[in-house]
Amino acid sequence: VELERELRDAAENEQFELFLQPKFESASRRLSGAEALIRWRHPQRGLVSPAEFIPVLEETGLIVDVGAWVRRRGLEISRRWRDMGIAGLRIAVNVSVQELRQQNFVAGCTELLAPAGGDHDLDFEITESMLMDDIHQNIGVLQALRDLGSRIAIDDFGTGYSSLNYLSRLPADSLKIDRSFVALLAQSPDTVSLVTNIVNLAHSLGLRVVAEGVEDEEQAKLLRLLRCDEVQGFLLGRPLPLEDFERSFLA
Ligand code: G
Ligand code: G
Ligand code: NA
Ligand code: MN
Repeated sequence: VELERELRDAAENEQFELFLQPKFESASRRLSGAEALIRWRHPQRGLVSPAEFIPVLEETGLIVDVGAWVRRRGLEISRRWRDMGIAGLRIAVNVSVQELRQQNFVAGCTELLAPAGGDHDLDFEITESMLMDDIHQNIGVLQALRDLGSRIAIDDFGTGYSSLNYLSRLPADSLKIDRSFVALLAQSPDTVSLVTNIVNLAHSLGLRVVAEGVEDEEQAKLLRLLRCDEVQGFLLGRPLPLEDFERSFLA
């Protein structure tokens, strides 16, 4: 209850911030975009991880307003980059199932994105496991986001239980291989074949593949050999505040 009150204050007092983690083309190591990850700068406790407060935002319904802020801020940052003359860099924001299920979710996204007529750089990441809960409804929502010009990534792929049937019908643009697989890649031949199969499956469905949690060159090299399209992880860049991201990657 204390935390709930603090989170309400946080929203009002602009204590939330989007950190950015870079994504790169696997083969060329060219910067392709960034994932936006929310942080809470608590006046006493310092930086608080979303793992601690997203569940509370969801339980209390505060996620609706905070999610809308995340999308607005993400779009704002991508526009800033365009204004700096940097072309083609996309920003992906995470969306939780509670947001997707909101009556007004698509309307809110439409209000934000429709004025750009499809010419913007805001994308969405949605966790695989929650998509399947209400698949028919979710297919409609994802299609609406795509119609607005956004690309859709299926996040933490491999941890859910997507049937191939539904996967082939999902309006999506990419799969993000969960970092638990990437972590095992260098020691486990079984994981190598699993990732090989995920990449082949994705490509046969016309989806790009992004690997998350890439922490060393060995993993990066294997992923390149397995034809993974993009890589993201501590090896290539941690989530950073906007200024630090720009200094490190856009200078
Ligand atoms: O950034 P971190 O490093 O600790 O993220 C932890 C979890 O919080 C991840 O599962 C991530 O997808 C989620 N997350 C990060 N930012 C957001 C956000 O803006 N909205 C939602 N719904 N989830 C987020
Ligand atoms: O669920 P999602 O994929 O959105 O979660 C992103 C989370 O992964 C964030 O908490 C982010 O800080 C974390 N992350 C990003 N890169 C790495 C990495 O290379 N290793 C580990 N262990 N975590 C990472
Ligand atoms: Na995510
Ligand atoms: Mn993500």
